Amino acid sequence: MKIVLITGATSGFGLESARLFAKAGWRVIATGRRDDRLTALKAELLENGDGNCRTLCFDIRDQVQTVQALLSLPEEWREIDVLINNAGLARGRESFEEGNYADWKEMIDTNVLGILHVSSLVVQWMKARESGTVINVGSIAGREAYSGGNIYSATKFAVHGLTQSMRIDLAPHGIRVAQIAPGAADTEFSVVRFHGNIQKANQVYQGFEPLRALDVAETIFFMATRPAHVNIADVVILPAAQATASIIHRKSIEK
Ligand code: NDP
Ligand code: 8X3
Repeated sequence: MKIVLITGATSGFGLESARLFAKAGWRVIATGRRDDRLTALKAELLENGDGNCRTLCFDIRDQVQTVQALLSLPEEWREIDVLINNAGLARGRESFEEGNYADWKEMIDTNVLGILHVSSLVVQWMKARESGTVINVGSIAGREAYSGGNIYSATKFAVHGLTQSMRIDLAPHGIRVAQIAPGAADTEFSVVRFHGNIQKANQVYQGFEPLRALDVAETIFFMATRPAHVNIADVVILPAAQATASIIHRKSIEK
């Protein structure tokens, strides 16, 4: 039975991916900070009969915590076939000079350092087996800048560059490295971005049909399950109404 490790599996893309992989008979390692949600996910998969799941509760920004959590996996769970570097977030959408240091640091530590903290160890395990797939979750914000995207965009441009570089370094070791770069998707992303302001978050998705978490999870699953000689290296997935990072066709809202 294959093993997938999904970071940020308590919500959004990560949660739907965990459900999908489990349903397909994979063993799932689900990670995140909200332990109650991890426990609920484990119970849900067990109840559905898709139950081979382990959970690891840690903050991906903390290297020591991350390594300790990963090393707590028993040997047989370290044979990870697919790593999905999904945990991430945006904070704020102000103009660059109005942003604040705490938000900048949280985004950089989570979206960039977090990937490094997890991947550096998991890739060692993959390298020992000369096999594995790493899928990094980037963003359309990592391809094009948009107003107020600034630091979030910078972290996702970093994910884009890192993905390409990891692919060069790891291909000789039989490890596929790929990226999925979604556009606007209705998850908890905007609620987190606007520090819990639901009204502001809802405005992001008004007047068009955004991606659902399942749309992205299905694409990740497809990428992960190609034959070993195929690497779907880079996927941009947008809602049909979205043309670029900042152009979304919205229907006028009827009064
Ligand atoms: P959600 O907010 O729904 O999920 C984010 C996940 O990341 C949660 O499970 C959260 O878990 C985890 N996470 C955040 N910070 C940390 C941390 N410090 N340590 C551990 N886990 C953390 O958002 P999405 O599902 O939308 O986002 C998933 C990824 O997709 C992110 O990288 C995001 O940037 C990217 N993305 C999102 C888009 C969108 O429009 N929604 C579009 C393009 C890319 P917990 O809080 O329990 O720790
Ligand atoms: C999330 C999509 O356009 O809000 O990465 O930055 S966007």
